[in-house]
Amino acid sequence: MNVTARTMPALLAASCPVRTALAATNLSSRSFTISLQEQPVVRPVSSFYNHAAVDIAASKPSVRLTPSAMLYSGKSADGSHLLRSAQYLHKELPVRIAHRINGFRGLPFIVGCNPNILQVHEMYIRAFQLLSQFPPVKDFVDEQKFTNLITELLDDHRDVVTMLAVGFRECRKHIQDEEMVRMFLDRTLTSRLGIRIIAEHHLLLHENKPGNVGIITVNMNLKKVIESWADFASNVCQHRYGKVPEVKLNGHLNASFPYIQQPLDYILPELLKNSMRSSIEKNDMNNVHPITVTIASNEVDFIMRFSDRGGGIPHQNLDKVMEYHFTTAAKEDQADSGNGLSTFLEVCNPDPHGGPMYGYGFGLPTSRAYAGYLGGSLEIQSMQGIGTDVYLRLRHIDAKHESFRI
Ligand code: ADP
Ligand code: K
Ligand code: MG
Repeated sequence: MNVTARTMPALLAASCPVRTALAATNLSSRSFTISLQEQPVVRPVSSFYNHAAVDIAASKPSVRLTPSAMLYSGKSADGSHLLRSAQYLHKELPVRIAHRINGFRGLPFIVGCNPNILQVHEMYIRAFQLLSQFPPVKDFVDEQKFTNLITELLDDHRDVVTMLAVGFRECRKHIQDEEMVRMFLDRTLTSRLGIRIIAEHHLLLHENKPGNVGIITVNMNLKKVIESWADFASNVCQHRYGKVPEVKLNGHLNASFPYIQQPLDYILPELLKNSMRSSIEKNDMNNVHPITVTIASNEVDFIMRFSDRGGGIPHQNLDKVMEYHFTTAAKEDQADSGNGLSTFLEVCNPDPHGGPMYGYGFGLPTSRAYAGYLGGSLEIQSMQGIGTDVYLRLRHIDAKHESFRI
């Protein structure tokens, strides 16, 4: 990712603390070089540590919304719901981002210095500054400007998951505490999911798409969503192996309910690609067993079971498959082996043209973290020698009891 004049205005570069920290400690990084070209002023490292605005925001609690509040907060003919939504984000986003900045500050020094991780840290600081310096949203002119800023930030942060995956893999050798990495990534990735949901919800409130209230699909047909991701995964699989297992659906095929499809757009392709890979690699090419997806929907939650006959997960790997970066992909098949960041589409921005089948070892842990964030779970049952069942359980957003908060 290039830091351009657009993504790093000179104004900001002047006060960007991490950048100056880098300059002061003379570490080399792409961003460092660019910052020198754009902004020769060197500030003391202390500006990074004494960032009062971040500390103040980080001490505030985040105000998380229930999806039903998002659904029923009402659409007013005069558009005042857009103003309210922008005002909420204007207050809430700096707090959430400050919490994340604290997370980066808590990383061991050697990890925080990794160029990819540092660049993400910097992007969070930049987002914090732009959002917290934005004047109060009072009218529709402000609202439009604020919405433009949100659009720009969402776009700038698109590759964050990839950068973190690469960054943490690069500094594996310096990490003693695996639990620290897991907690950092779980928190950072789920917080990012939440931020993107509320931010995209705001953008989509502008669009007035029939059948949607912002990011919520009022009547989501689960079977259709699974089918479309099965088509996507089949394309990737065809491209990789020249062969695709059939995907069969059964259970509550008519289940339709309000839901936020976006997290499913991350999780479903990951689970389907995993099942397809094992089905193909296990079986002889002439006899690939189908994958069966069973849907169940009840008053509290909805469940999808992905059953494959891909031989199961060996006993010795069962505890590891949920770890970030654990993969049984051969070295040459691992994501970014010589291809750079752009090939990593495992957990971010699934690309309609395909993308890798596997490789970063992020599919399962990220999916499980997302499911947990949404009040659900992801569980694996492996029948070693036969195949694997993955249970994805998610709470309804209109359940009788309060569901989860975003
Ligand atoms: P990746 O797919 O990039 O390797 P994942 O987190 O998605 O990362 O999966 C981690 C590992 O778990 C895979 O490399 C594979 O060994 C194992 N695995 C996941 N799903 C299945 C499955 N359905 N059948 C057999 N093994 C699986
Ligand atoms: K993994
Ligand atoms: Mg995978």
